[in-house]
Amino acid sequence: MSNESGLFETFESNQFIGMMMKFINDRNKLMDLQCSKLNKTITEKLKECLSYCLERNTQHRDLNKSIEIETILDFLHDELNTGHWSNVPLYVRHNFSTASFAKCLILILNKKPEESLELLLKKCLKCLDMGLLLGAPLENNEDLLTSSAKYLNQEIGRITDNPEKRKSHEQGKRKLDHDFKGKFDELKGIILDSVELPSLEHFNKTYFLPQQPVKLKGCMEHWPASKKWLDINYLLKIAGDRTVPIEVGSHYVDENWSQKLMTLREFITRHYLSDSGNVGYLAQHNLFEQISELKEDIHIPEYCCLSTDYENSTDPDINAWFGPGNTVSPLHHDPKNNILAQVYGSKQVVLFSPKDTPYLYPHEDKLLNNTAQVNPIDPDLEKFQEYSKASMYKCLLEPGEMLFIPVKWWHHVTSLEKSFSVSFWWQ
Ligand SMILES: O=C(O)CCC(=O)C(=O)O
Repeated sequence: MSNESGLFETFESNQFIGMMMKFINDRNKLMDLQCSKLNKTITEKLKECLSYCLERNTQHRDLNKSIEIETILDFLHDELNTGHWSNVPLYVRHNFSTASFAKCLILILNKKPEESLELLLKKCLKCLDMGLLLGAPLENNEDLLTSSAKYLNQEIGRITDNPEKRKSHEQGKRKLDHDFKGKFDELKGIILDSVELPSLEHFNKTYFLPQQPVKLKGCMEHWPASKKWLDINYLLKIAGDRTVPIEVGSHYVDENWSQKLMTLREFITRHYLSDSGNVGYLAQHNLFEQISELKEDIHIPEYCCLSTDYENSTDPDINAWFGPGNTVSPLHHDPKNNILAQVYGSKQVVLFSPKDTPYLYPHEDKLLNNTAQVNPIDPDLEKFQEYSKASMYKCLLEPGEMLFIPVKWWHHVTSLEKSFSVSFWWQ
């Protein structure tokens, strides 16, 4: 029960704070903010905010802390947005994660009496997601934000779950757009080989070592995702209130393209289920680091253990690609080997060998020079006269199939219908 004098003693709120405290493995490490590297006033204020949360004096609501934590996050946000993302120092990202966690606790401690619990927890979840998206896992407290977010998401589900209200959403219809299928057949390319569940040895000898792309069949029948993700209500329950980055626009080289943050539920309503023509794509996002429950539904393909440099090999980077029909990933190549696993829906993939690079006209701009100027689906042969010398391979990737794309192989990907793919990049 909260009263007008600002006392905040509800059983539930104490319970939330208590639970979130349990996710802290190492309080000393959490308070160790590497002050010498950051603006001193900011780190001191952040320490005070953290102490306020950790002491959890529920008899006294300090509203100044709500203002201070916003100032700290604004400051850190500016630091995150200065220069290229890869040059942002890790301590800035660590402090952003810590401050996001502190803000979440302060939101709960300073809850306004009139504020609904559902709204409050959704605000907290958004703040943790911002920490997960822009921050970095904290030393000795690696799972602090993921575990807290998972817990709050479950609590939101518990408060809001009302079976009568649950809408049954139609799900990725298994209906191939036959026009598109016709266009696939018309594309002048060599159909890529496919192979049924090759042994590790056969895959290594025939495809990995010679760096030959191939379609792999029958390798993901054991994935829980193949069944579970067909139910959109499952995805909404696990991740509907989570904030995710969405690419809006026809493709990333288009001038009207932008990246927006929204909840998965907003994305599903605005871009996935609606035919507004405004294409939105949850593309190349490590959804599985952010939402660990979803990681339990997939398996890293055993082929990803192969390497040509075992000393420097690391765990694969796993990314989600979730969207409606007609998403386009323009012709590009990546610095790692890739297995693109199709959970549901179909995609058309067009590939070119690295040997064909001169005929594909890579962009000259350094940031885009892994992307071709030529569009292989509708090439401008007057502008790109050498393109006709390139040899195109084409592949129709259907549910339950995987595609091995060797490092530096060019690929152009179009979804033919609602689709969910998972990529594993490894070296
Ligand atoms: O599925 C897509 O749209 C693109 C996938 C891709 O480019 C990749 O996995 O590297």
